[in-house]
Amino acid sequence: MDSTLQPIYEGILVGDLLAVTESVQAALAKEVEPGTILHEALIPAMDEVGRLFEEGEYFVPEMLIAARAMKGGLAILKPLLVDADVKPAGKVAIGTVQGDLHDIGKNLVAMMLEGAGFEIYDLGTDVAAEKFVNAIKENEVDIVAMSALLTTTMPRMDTTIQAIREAGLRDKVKIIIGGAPVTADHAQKIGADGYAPDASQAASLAKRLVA
Ligand code: B1M
Repeated sequence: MDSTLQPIYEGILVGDLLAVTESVQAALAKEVEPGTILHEALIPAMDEVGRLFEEGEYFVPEMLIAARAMKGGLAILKPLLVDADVKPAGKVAIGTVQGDLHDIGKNLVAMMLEGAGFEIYDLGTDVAAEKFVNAIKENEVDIVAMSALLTTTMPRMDTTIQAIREAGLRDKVKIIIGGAPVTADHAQKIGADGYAPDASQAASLAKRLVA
């Protein structure tokens, strides 16, 4: 790995927020692209944190401080990744499904959608089906975007789509889903309109769906 990106990667692994923010600033000062910092340091570091957790070397506290450091890095990159001048392309209600507290991927998707010109209603994490339904009614959103990181919470995507259908709103919105355990097959099975494996593909999918 590039020596400018290495301290960012290592800072995430040890959950050192200050080291991450300082090394992200230093990389930007050296004109490293924000997208390169995201895809070549921040995201691979979180993948490594996941691997260490799986192997029993890391526990929840280590994951939490790594996530906090990652968020610190993302906060610096956000204004650079989001182009504020783009015209609104549509409205999106986004959230992590009920029972699921993971929000880094969801925040990245929201950021990329914002960058693609969408107005974002971020419902947060642990979002119940009714909250998605209310967001459609109150904000007349064009797209509902759901994220899930746990195999145990994936079925909530299905129950949310059912709740949207029962509220008579299914034909008013496009529904897109994603998150590490989610697949295109799953999207098709539960009647979503699309699946994206990462944040930038979520933005292009959303654009295609409202076109
Ligand atoms: Co959790 N966790 N976690 N965790 N955690 C995972 C997901 C896990 C894979 C770790 C592992 O075992 N290797 C595992 C899930 C296993 C499974 O179900 N298959 C796991 C577990 C088990 C748990 C707990 C149950 C642990 C426990 O308590 N025993 C617990 C559950 C809590 C809950 O949610 N109820 C838990 C808790 C936590 C923390 C709170 C400590 C923390 C989250 C902090 C936070 O988000 N604020 C945490 C973390 C950090 C992780 C890992 C290490 C990193 C997740 C992450 O942020 N990745 C994760 C391991 C891993 O994924 N490698 C793990 C970086 C992020 C950029 O990627 O979110 O995948 P991701 O988003 C991607 C794509 O998936 C996609 O775009 C993004 C990239 O561009 N995407 C979408 C995401 N949403 C999308 C929506 C779209 C389209 C694309 O359309 C709408």
